[in-house]
Amino acid sequence: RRRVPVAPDALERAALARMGGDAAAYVAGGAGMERTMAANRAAFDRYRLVQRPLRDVSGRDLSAELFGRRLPLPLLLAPIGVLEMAHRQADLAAARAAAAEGIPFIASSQASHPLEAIAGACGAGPRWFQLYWSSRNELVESFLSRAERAGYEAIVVTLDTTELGWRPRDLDRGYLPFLRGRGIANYLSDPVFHRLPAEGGAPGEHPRPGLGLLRSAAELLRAWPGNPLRALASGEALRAVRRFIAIYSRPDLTWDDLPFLRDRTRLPILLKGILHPEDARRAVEAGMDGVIVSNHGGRQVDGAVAALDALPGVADAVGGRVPVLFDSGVRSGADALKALCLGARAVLVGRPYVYGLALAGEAGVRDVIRDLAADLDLTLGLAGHRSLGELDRSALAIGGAMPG
Ligand code: HOC
Repeated sequence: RRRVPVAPDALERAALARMGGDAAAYVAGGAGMERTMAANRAAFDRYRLVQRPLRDVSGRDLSAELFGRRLPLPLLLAPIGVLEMAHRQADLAAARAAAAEGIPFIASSQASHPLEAIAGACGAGPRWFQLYWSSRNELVESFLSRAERAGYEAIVVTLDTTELGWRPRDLDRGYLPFLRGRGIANYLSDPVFHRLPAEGGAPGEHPRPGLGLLRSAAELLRAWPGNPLRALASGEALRAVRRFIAIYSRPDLTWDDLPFLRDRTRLPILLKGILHPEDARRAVEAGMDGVIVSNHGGRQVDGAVAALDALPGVADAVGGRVPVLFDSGVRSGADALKALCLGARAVLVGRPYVYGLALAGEAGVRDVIRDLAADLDLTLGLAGHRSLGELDRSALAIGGAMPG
Protein backbone atom coordinates (compact mmCIF):
# COMPACT_ATOMS: atom_id res chain seq x y z
CA ARG A 1 0.00 0.00 0.00
CA ARG A 2 0.94 3.62 -0.45
CA ARG A 3 3.34 4.97 2.19
CA VAL A 4 1.88 7.50 4.62
CA PRO A 5 4.59 10.07 5.50
CA VAL A 6 5.13 10.86 9.17
CA ALA A 7 6.18 14.48 8.62
CA PRO A 8 3.01 16.63 8.58
CA ASP A 9 4.09 18.71 5.57
CA ALA A 10 5.08 15.65 3.56
CA LEU A 11 1.79 13.97 4.49
CA GLU A 12 -0.16 16.94 3.22
CA ARG A 13 1.88 17.24 0.02
CA ALA A 14 1.57 13.55 -0.84
CA ALA A 15 -2.16 13.46 -0.16
CA LEU A 16 -2.97 16.61 -2.08
CA ALA A 17 -0.98 15.35 -5.05
CA ARG A 18 -2.95 12.12 -4.94
CA MET A 19 -6.34 13.82 -4.56
CA GLY A 20 -5.76 16.18 -7.47
CA GLY A 21 -6.73 19.77 -8.10
CA ASP A 22 -10.39 20.15 -7.24
CA ALA A 23 -10.55 17.84 -4.23
CA ALA A 24 -7.21 19.09 -2.95
CA ALA A 25 -8.40 22.68 -3.16
CA TYR A 26 -11.59 21.85 -1.26
CA VAL A 27 -9.87 19.98 1.56
CA ALA A 28 -6.78 22.15 1.97
CA GLY A 29 -8.46 25.49 1.30
CA GLY A 30 -9.99 27.98 3.67
CA ALA A 31 -12.00 31.17 3.82
CA GLY A 32 -10.89 34.33 2.03
CA MET A 33 -7.15 34.89 2.00
CA GLU A 34 -6.73 31.97 4.41
CA ARG A 35 -5.47 34.25 7.18
CA THR A 36 -7.38 32.27 9.80
CA MET A 37 -5.71 29.05 8.71
CA ALA A 38 -2.32 30.75 9.00
CA ALA A 39 -3.25 32.25 12.38
CA ASN A 40 -4.25 28.83 13.69
CA ARG A 41 -0.79 27.49 12.95
CA ALA A 42 1.06 30.62 14.10
CA ALA A 43 -0.68 30.53 17.48
CA PHE A 44 0.95 27.21 18.34
CA ASP A 45 4.32 28.95 18.13
CA ARG A 46 3.40 31.50 20.78
CA TYR A 47 3.05 28.75 23.37
CA ARG A 48 6.20 26.86 24.24
CA LEU A 49 6.59 23.73 26.32
CA VAL A 50 8.91 24.13 29.30
CA GLN A 51 10.64 20.79 29.84
CA ARG A 52 10.90 19.51 33.41
CA PRO A 53 13.55 16.78 33.83
CA LEU A 54 14.05 14.20 36.60
CA ARG A 55 10.39 13.44 37.23
CA ASP A 56 10.09 9.70 36.40
CA VAL A 57 7.93 9.75 33.31
CA SER A 58 7.85 6.01 32.82
CA GLY A 59 4.43 4.33 32.71
CA ARG A 60 2.68 7.20 31.03
CA ASP A 61 -1.10 7.41 30.72
CA LEU A 62 -2.68 9.22 27.80
CA SER A 63 -6.25 8.32 28.65
CA ALA A 64 -9.01 10.89 28.97
CA GLU A 65 -12.56 10.61 30.25
CA LEU A 66 -15.48 11.98 28.25
CA PHE A 67 -19.14 11.51 29.16
CA GLY A 68 -18.50 8.43 31.28
CA ARG A 69 -16.24 6.72 28.75
CA ARG A 70 -12.51 6.38 29.30
CA LEU A 71 -10.74 6.88 26.00
CA PRO A 72 -7.21 5.52 25.45
CA LEU A 73 -6.18 8.81 23.86
CA PRO A 74 -7.34 12.43 24.08
CA LEU A 75 -8.09 12.43 20.35
CA LEU A 76 -11.25 12.39 18.23
CA LEU A 77 -11.67 12.36 14.47
CA ALA A 78 -13.31 15.67 13.59
CA PRO A 79 -16.55 15.74 11.61
CA ILE A 80 -15.67 16.22 7.96
CA GLY A 81 -18.13 16.20 5.09
CA VAL A 82 -17.73 14.93 1.55
CA LEU A 83 -14.98 12.46 2.50
CA GLU A 84 -15.73 10.54 -0.66
CA MET A 85 -13.48 13.06 -2.30
CA ALA A 86 -10.50 11.53 -0.53
CA HIS A 87 -11.42 7.83 -0.75
CA ARG A 88 -14.18 5.64 -2.10
CA GLN A 89 -14.98 4.19 1.34
CA ALA A 90 -14.94 7.65 2.86
CA ASP A 91 -16.53 7.78 6.33
CA LEU A 92 -16.70 3.99 6.57
CA ALA A 93 -12.92 3.61 6.32
CA ALA A 94 -12.27 6.48 8.72
CA ALA A 95 -14.82 5.14 11.22
CA ARG A 96 -13.21 1.69 11.16
CA ALA A 97 -9.81 3.26 11.77
CA ALA A 98 -11.09 5.31 14.72
CA ALA A 99 -12.75 2.24 16.22
CA ALA A 100 -9.57 0.20 15.84
CA GLU A 101 -7.68 2.85 17.81
CA GLY A 102 -10.50 3.23 20.34
CA ILE A 103 -11.19 6.91 19.69
CA PRO A 104 -14.53 8.54 18.79
CA PHE A 105 -15.45 9.08 15.18
CA ILE A 106 -17.62 12.16 14.73
CA ALA A 107 -19.84 11.45 11.73
CA SER A 108 -20.76 14.52 9.69
CA SER A 109 -24.30 15.43 8.66
CA GLN A 110 -22.61 15.92 5.31
CA ALA A 111 -21.28 12.36 5.22
CA SER A 112 -20.90 10.29 2.08
CA HIS A 113 -22.77 7.38 3.68
CA PRO A 114 -25.93 7.15 5.81
CA LEU A 115 -25.25 7.65 9.50
CA GLU A 116 -26.48 4.10 10.23
CA ALA A 117 -23.86 2.60 7.91
CA ILE A 118 -21.17 4.68 9.61
CA ALA A 119 -22.38 3.48 13.01
CA GLY A 120 -22.04 -0.08 11.70
CA ALA A 121 -18.46 0.63 10.63
CA CYS A 122 -17.69 1.88 14.15
CA GLY A 123 -18.77 -1.48 15.61
CA ALA A 124 -18.38 -1.27 19.37
CA GLY A 125 -16.24 1.86 19.02
CA PRO A 126 -17.44 5.25 20.25
CA ARG A 127 -19.26 7.43 17.73
CA TRP A 128 -20.67 10.93 17.92
CA PHE A 129 -22.93 12.64 15.41
CA GLN A 130 -22.35 16.14 14.05
CA LEU A 131 -25.43 18.14 13.23
CA TYR A 132 -25.79 20.97 10.78
CA TRP A 133 -28.92 22.67 12.07
CA SER A 134 -31.08 22.67 8.98
CA SER A 135 -33.68 25.34 8.27
CA ARG A 136 -36.21 22.50 8.67
CA ASN A 137 -36.54 21.49 12.30
CA GLU A 138 -38.31 18.29 11.29
CA LEU A 139 -35.10 17.20 9.56
CA VAL A 140 -33.13 18.04 12.70
CA GLU A 141 -35.51 15.86 14.72
CA SER A 142 -35.14 13.05 12.26
CA PHE A 143 -31.32 13.19 12.35
CA LEU A 144 -31.42 13.20 16.15
CA SER A 145 -33.65 10.18 16.45
CA ARG A 146 -31.74 8.28 13.78
CA ALA A 147 -28.48 9.06 15.61
CA GLU A 148 -29.91 7.85 18.92
CA ARG A 149 -31.21 4.64 17.38
CA ALA A 150 -27.85 4.00 15.71
CA GLY A 151 -26.02 4.21 19.04
CA TYR A 152 -24.31 7.57 18.71
CA GLU A 153 -23.15 8.78 22.12
CA ALA A 154 -23.12 12.56 21.71
CA ILE A 155 -24.38 15.28 19.39
CA VAL A 156 -21.98 17.95 18.11
CA VAL A 157 -23.83 21.00 16.79
CA THR A 158 -21.70 23.05 14.41
CA LEU A 159 -22.61 26.71 14.88
CA ASP A 160 -20.13 28.44 12.60
CA THR A 161 -21.37 27.04 9.29
CA THR A 162 -25.02 28.02 9.14
CA GLU A 163 -24.01 29.19 5.66
CA LEU A 164 -20.98 28.07 3.69
CA GLY A 165 -18.05 30.52 3.95
CA TRP A 166 -16.46 32.51 1.13
CA ARG A 167 -13.88 30.08 -0.22
CA PRO A 168 -12.10 31.50 -3.25
CA ARG A 169 -10.33 28.27 -4.21
CA ASP A 170 -13.68 26.48 -4.46
CA LEU A 171 -15.47 29.40 -6.08
CA ASP A 172 -12.87 29.51 -8.83
CA ARG A 173 -13.30 25.79 -9.37
CA GLY A 174 -17.09 25.96 -9.23
CA TYR A 175 -17.38 23.61 -6.26
CA LEU A 176 -17.27 20.70 -8.69
CA PRO A 177 -15.57 18.25 -6.32
CA PHE A 178 -17.98 19.11 -3.56
CA LEU A 179 -20.92 18.07 -5.68
CA ARG A 180 -19.08 15.20 -7.27
CA GLY A 181 -18.26 14.02 -3.76
CA ARG A 182 -21.90 13.25 -3.11
CA GLY A 183 -21.72 14.78 0.34
CA ILE A 184 -25.47 14.51 0.66
CA ALA A 185 -25.81 10.72 0.90
CA ASN A 186 -26.80 11.03 4.55
CA TYR A 187 -29.57 13.48 3.66
CA LEU A 188 -30.75 11.25 0.84
CA SER A 189 -31.08 8.36 3.28
CA ASP A 190 -33.50 10.38 5.41
CA PRO A 191 -37.24 9.86 4.90
CA VAL A 192 -38.07 13.33 6.25
CA PHE A 193 -35.68 14.96 3.78
CA HIS A 194 -37.67 13.43 0.93
CA ARG A 195 -40.96 14.67 2.35
CA LEU A 196 -39.87 18.30 2.70
CA PRO A 197 -41.64 20.73 0.35
CA ALA A 198 -40.10 20.92 -3.10
CA GLU A 199 -39.39 24.64 -2.96
CA GLY A 200 -37.24 25.88 -0.13
CA GLY A 201 -36.52 29.55 0.48
CA ALA A 202 -34.25 31.62 -1.70
CA PRO A 203 -30.59 31.17 -0.85
CA GLY A 204 -29.54 33.83 -3.33
CA GLU A 205 -27.55 33.54 -6.51
CA HIS A 206 -23.85 34.13 -6.58
CA PRO A 207 -23.24 37.83 -7.30
CA ARG A 208 -20.93 37.08 -10.22
CA PRO A 209 -22.53 35.04 -12.97
CA GLY A 210 -20.31 32.19 -14.04
CA LEU A 211 -18.89 31.60 -10.58
CA GLY A 212 -20.27 29.98 -7.52
CA LEU A 213 -22.06 26.96 -6.27
CA LEU A 214 -25.49 27.35 -7.79
CA ARG A 215 -24.38 28.18 -11.28
CA SER A 216 -21.65 25.57 -11.48
CA ALA A 217 -23.85 22.93 -9.89
CA ALA A 218 -26.46 23.46 -12.52
CA GLU A 219 -23.90 23.11 -15.29
CA LEU A 220 -22.44 20.02 -13.71
CA LEU A 221 -25.73 18.29 -13.17
CA ARG A 222 -26.88 18.91 -16.71
CA ALA A 223 -23.80 17.07 -17.89
CA TRP A 224 -24.00 14.34 -15.29
CA PRO A 225 -27.19 12.32 -15.11
CA GLY A 226 -25.82 9.92 -12.44
CA ASN A 227 -25.54 12.51 -9.68
CA PRO A 228 -28.00 11.81 -6.85
CA LEU A 229 -29.00 15.44 -6.65
CA ARG A 230 -30.60 14.93 -10.02
CA ALA A 231 -33.14 12.55 -8.52
CA LEU A 232 -34.44 15.44 -6.47
CA ALA A 233 -34.58 17.79 -9.34
CA SER A 234 -37.39 16.30 -11.41
CA GLY A 235 -35.67 17.60 -14.48
CA GLU A 236 -34.40 20.93 -13.22
CA ALA A 237 -30.94 20.71 -11.64
CA LEU A 238 -30.70 24.27 -10.47
CA ARG A 239 -33.93 23.94 -8.56
CA ALA A 240 -32.59 20.82 -6.80
CA VAL A 241 -29.37 22.47 -5.73
CA ARG A 242 -31.22 25.59 -4.65
CA ARG A 243 -33.54 23.42 -2.61
CA PHE A 244 -30.69 21.58 -0.93
CA ILE A 245 -28.90 24.78 0.01
CA ALA A 246 -32.12 26.27 1.35
CA ILE A 247 -32.63 23.18 3.51
CA TYR A 248 -29.01 23.23 4.67
CA SER A 249 -28.68 26.93 5.52
CA ARG A 250 -29.89 28.31 8.86
CA PRO A 251 -28.63 31.88 9.23
CA ASP A 252 -31.47 32.81 11.60
CA LEU A 253 -30.36 30.35 14.31
CA THR A 254 -30.19 31.90 17.82
CA TRP A 255 -29.64 30.93 21.44
CA ASP A 256 -33.41 30.69 21.76
CA ASP A 257 -33.36 27.64 19.50
CA LEU A 258 -31.20 25.57 21.83
CA PRO A 259 -34.06 24.38 24.09
CA PHE A 260 -35.58 22.75 21.00
CA LEU A 261 -32.56 20.51 20.79
CA ARG A 262 -32.18 20.03 24.54
CA ASP A 263 -35.79 18.83 24.76
CA ARG A 264 -35.38 16.32 21.98
CA THR A 265 -32.37 14.28 22.92
CA ARG A 266 -31.09 12.58 26.01
CA LEU A 267 -27.58 12.52 24.52
CA PRO A 268 -24.89 14.98 25.58
CA ILE A 269 -24.86 18.03 23.30
CA LEU A 270 -21.64 19.88 22.48
CA LEU A 271 -21.57 23.25 20.74
CA LYS A 272 -18.79 23.45 18.14
CA GLY A 273 -17.52 26.83 17.01
CA ILE A 274 -17.32 28.59 20.38
CA LEU A 275 -14.57 31.23 20.57
CA HIS A 276 -15.86 33.98 22.88
CA PRO A 277 -15.86 33.37 26.66
CA GLU A 278 -19.33 34.89 26.93
CA ASP A 279 -20.67 32.32 24.45
CA ALA A 280 -19.01 29.55 26.42
CA ARG A 281 -20.78 30.72 29.59
CA ARG A 282 -24.10 30.91 27.75
CA ALA A 283 -23.64 27.40 26.43
CA VAL A 284 -23.26 26.03 29.93
CA GLU A 285 -26.24 28.06 31.17
CA ALA A 286 -28.30 26.68 28.28
CA GLY A 287 -27.70 23.17 29.57
CA MET A 288 -25.16 22.16 26.96
CA ASP A 289 -22.82 19.34 27.93
CA GLY A 290 -19.64 20.55 26.29
CA VAL A 291 -18.09 23.14 24.02
CA ILE A 292 -15.63 22.77 21.17
CA VAL A 293 -13.31 25.70 20.59
CA SER A 294 -13.01 25.85 16.82
CA ASN A 295 -12.98 28.18 13.84
CA HIS A 296 -13.76 25.32 11.46
CA GLY A 297 -10.12 24.96 10.46
CA GLY A 298 -10.17 28.49 9.08
CA ARG A 299 -12.77 27.54 6.47
CA GLN A 300 -15.51 29.99 7.46
CA VAL A 301 -14.30 33.46 8.47
CA ASP A 302 -11.11 35.00 7.13
CA GLY A 303 -9.16 36.91 9.76
CA ALA A 304 -10.79 35.15 12.71
CA VAL A 305 -9.07 34.72 16.05
CA ALA A 306 -6.78 31.67 16.17
CA ALA A 307 -8.62 28.86 17.89
CA LEU A 308 -5.70 28.24 20.27
CA ASP A 309 -5.74 31.89 21.38
CA ALA A 310 -9.44 31.56 22.19
CA LEU A 311 -9.00 28.38 24.21
CA PRO A 312 -7.77 29.74 27.59
CA GLY A 313 -10.58 32.30 27.81
CA VAL A 314 -13.21 29.69 27.02
CA ALA A 315 -11.70 27.23 29.50
CA ASP A 316 -11.76 29.91 32.23
CA ALA A 317 -15.36 30.85 31.45
CA VAL A 318 -16.49 27.23 31.59
CA GLY A 319 -14.55 26.69 34.80
CA GLY A 320 -14.59 22.91 34.59
CA ARG A 321 -18.39 22.66 34.57
CA VAL A 322 -18.40 20.84 31.22
CA PRO A 323 -15.59 19.48 29.05
CA VAL A 324 -13.88 21.84 26.63
CA LEU A 325 -12.55 20.26 23.44
CA PHE A 326 -10.23 21.85 20.91
CA ASP A 327 -10.30 21.82 17.10
CA SER A 328 -8.50 23.72 14.32
CA GLY A 329 -4.88 23.37 13.39
CA VAL A 330 -3.55 20.38 15.34
CA ARG A 331 -0.79 18.73 13.30
CA SER A 332 1.56 17.22 15.89
CA GLY A 333 1.85 15.78 19.37
CA ALA A 334 3.28 19.05 20.63
CA ASP A 335 0.27 20.93 19.22
CA ALA A 336 -2.14 18.58 20.98
CA LEU A 337 -0.14 18.83 24.21
CA LYS A 338 -0.27 22.64 24.15
CA ALA A 339 -4.06 22.57 23.71
CA LEU A 340 -4.36 20.12 26.61
CA CYS A 341 -2.22 22.43 28.78
CA LEU A 342 -4.50 25.35 27.89
CA GLY A 343 -7.60 23.60 29.14
CA ALA A 344 -8.77 21.15 26.46
CA ARG A 345 -9.92 17.75 27.67
CA ALA A 346 -9.23 16.29 24.22
CA VAL A 347 -8.51 17.51 20.68
CA LEU A 348 -10.13 16.93 17.31
CA VAL A 349 -7.97 16.00 14.34
CA GLY A 350 -9.27 17.04 10.92
CA ARG A 351 -7.30 17.48 7.71
CA PRO A 352 -4.42 15.12 8.70
CA TYR A 353 -6.76 12.14 8.84
CA VAL A 354 -8.27 13.06 5.47
CA TYR A 355 -4.74 12.98 4.10
CA GLY A 356 -4.13 9.51 5.55
CA LEU A 357 -7.46 8.42 4.09
CA ALA A 358 -6.56 9.74 0.65
CA LEU A 359 -3.24 7.89 0.66
CA ALA A 360 -4.15 4.53 2.13
CA GLY A 361 -7.80 4.34 3.21
CA GLU A 362 -8.49 2.85 6.63
CA ALA A 363 -4.83 1.88 7.14
CA GLY A 364 -3.77 5.42 6.29
CA VAL A 365 -6.11 6.92 8.87
CA ARG A 366 -4.78 4.47 11.44
CA ASP A 367 -1.21 5.49 10.60
CA VAL A 368 -2.08 9.14 11.17
CA ILE A 369 -3.77 8.44 14.52
CA ARG A 370 -0.93 6.22 15.70
CA ASP A 371 1.77 8.68 14.66
CA LEU A 372 0.00 11.49 16.45
CA ALA A 373 -0.52 9.36 19.56
CA ALA A 374 3.12 8.24 19.64
CA ASP A 375 4.35 11.80 19.15
CA LEU A 376 2.03 13.03 21.92
CA ASP A 377 3.15 10.27 24.29
CA LEU A 378 6.83 10.95 23.71
CA THR A 379 6.46 14.72 23.91
CA LEU A 380 4.42 14.43 27.11
CA GLY A 381 7.15 12.35 28.71
CA LEU A 382 10.05 14.44 27.45
CA ALA A 383 8.32 17.57 28.71
CA GLY A 384 8.23 15.94 32.14
CA HIS A 385 4.63 14.76 32.54
CA ARG A 386 3.09 11.37 33.07
CA SER A 387 -0.63 11.91 32.58
CA LEU A 388 -3.05 14.48 31.22
CA GLY A 389 -4.36 15.34 34.67
CA GLU A 390 -0.98 16.92 35.47
CA LEU A 391 -1.21 19.43 32.63
CA ASP A 392 -2.00 23.08 33.02
CA ARG A 393 -0.69 26.47 31.88
CA SER A 394 2.31 26.23 34.19
CA ALA A 395 3.75 23.74 31.70
CA LEU A 396 3.99 26.49 29.09
CA ALA A 397 5.91 29.66 28.38
CA ILE A 398 3.31 31.98 26.86
CA GLY A 399 4.43 34.65 24.40
CA GLY A 400 8.00 34.21 25.63
CA ALA A 401 7.13 34.65 29.33
CA MET A 402 8.26 31.77 31.54
CA PRO A 403 5.72 30.31 33.99
CA GLY A 404 5.70 31.21 37.66
C1 HOC B 1 -23.79 23.33 1.24
C2 HOC B 1 -23.36 22.78 2.54
O1 HOC B 1 -17.97 21.32 6.89
C3 HOC B 1 -16.83 22.26 5.08
C4 HOC B 1 -18.02 21.48 5.52
C5 HOC B 1 -19.27 22.17 5.11
C6 HOC B 1 -20.14 21.38 4.22
C7 HOC B 1 -21.51 22.03 4.05
C8 HOC B 1 -21.97 22.19 2.64
O2 HOC B 1 -16.53 22.23 3.89
O3 HOC B 1 -16.18 22.91 5.87
